[in-house]
Amino acid sequence: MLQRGTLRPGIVHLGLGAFARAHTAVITENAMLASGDFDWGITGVTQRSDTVARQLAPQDGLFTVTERGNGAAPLRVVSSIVEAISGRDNPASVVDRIAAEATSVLTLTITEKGYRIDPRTGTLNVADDQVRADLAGQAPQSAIGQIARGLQQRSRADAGPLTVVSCDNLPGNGELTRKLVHAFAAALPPGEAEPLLAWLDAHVTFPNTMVDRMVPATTAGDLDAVERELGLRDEAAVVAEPFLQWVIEDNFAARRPRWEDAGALFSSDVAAWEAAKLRLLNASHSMLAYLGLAAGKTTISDAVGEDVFLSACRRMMAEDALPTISLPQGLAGEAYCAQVLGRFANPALGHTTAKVGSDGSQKIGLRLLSTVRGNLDAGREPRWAALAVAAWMRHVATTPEGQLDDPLAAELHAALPSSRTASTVVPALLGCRSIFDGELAAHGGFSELLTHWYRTIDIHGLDGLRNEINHG
Ligand code: CS2
Repeated sequence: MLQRGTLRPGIVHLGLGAFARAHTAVITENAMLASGDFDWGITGVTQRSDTVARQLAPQDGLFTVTERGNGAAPLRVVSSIVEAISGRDNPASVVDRIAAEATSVLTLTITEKGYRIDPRTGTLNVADDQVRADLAGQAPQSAIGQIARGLQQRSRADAGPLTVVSCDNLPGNGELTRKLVHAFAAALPPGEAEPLLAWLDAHVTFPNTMVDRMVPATTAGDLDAVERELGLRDEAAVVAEPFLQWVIEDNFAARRPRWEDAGALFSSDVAAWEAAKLRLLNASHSMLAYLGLAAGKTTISDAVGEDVFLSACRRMMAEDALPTISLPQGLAGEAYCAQVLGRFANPALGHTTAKVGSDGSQKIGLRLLSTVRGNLDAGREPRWAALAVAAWMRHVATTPEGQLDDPLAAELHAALPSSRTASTVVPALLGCRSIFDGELAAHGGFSELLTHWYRTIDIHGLDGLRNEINHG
């Protein structure tokens, strides 16, 4: 554990969910311990809900990480978070912390939906209520608004350069964040926009990164188990698999922690790492979630334990995804796929299909439709990726709107026909332009594949799939 008194707050982190605590906070603590450079205490900011800030405050920011699975390390206390703020309730403090001279890195794990991307333009959704209010000058509530307003205050205070490090599962996450922050700045009145844009160009960089660690939502049972082991109640405890990876582009505007001393890999090929992770790991994760949900499987390990689903994942990775990506140096395709499937099978993790299946509208484009397009463009049939998309469609059509954990639940349900069969649901959901572009929606071969798989799952279930997979 770190000597708290020696830490200086050098990092602001937006999005204090379980992933950030089990990944970014852990590597940053390890880097401080290994390098002896203690300037990297983290000011953590919760976004929509203040729960984690409320849990961490009485614990002085301390929390435990429990690893589960082969090679698990003993329970540890993580001490790199020096302050936890509710961004919803104290947006002005967030702006102040970003503008503080001691801060030189801003990291973020706000999930796909936190970026407020307009799917039709790929840039900032300035029609979003929060973004609009942030632009009009309210104390900022959206993450991009907080970053842009924090940087604006920083520029006015002449507090020096800063690096914004996105740690979400998005291709080109740094470049994307740069685009969104610049779009926010450009949408301000000209007298504010021009100086801010010029300052951003000269003082702020946005490296791309690839992050990887499976971190389920903490359950009441996890909290009890930690209490039994620790003798203390830790309301902010997190559980994670032993595996942890971070690949970062070395494009920093100012000082940074020596994350490489804690195992992070600095690479000039982050895009390739990210594409491999999204199209192999995350795509298979989503496939298992939706097939698993259709078959009543609660966890990812139960789903991958079903031989048909395991085969479908293997075939999607090998036949559909791998041909669409060029692997970065240091990553061996087959070994990576086998390792991913082994990680999914970890029975101790308890990663639920419901959690991985949440926010599908935000995920399937990046994880699955990229592979679909890559194959269609090359004249190949994206057979297995289409199975995963069809399983998502069925999940949407069979889950009541109020129970569909997705920011587009209302839009998706409004598109659904009253009679829900393969031939009515598939075209209806293909019509959602927030997810499928016109070209993909009009591709006859793709919609036939979707209809075929939807029908197989809907009518023939596991046996139907088994038949297809064994004989197809
Ligand atoms: C998962 C990811 O919930 C999900 O969508 O696919 O959170 C996954 O566990 C991580 O990306 C693993 O690094």
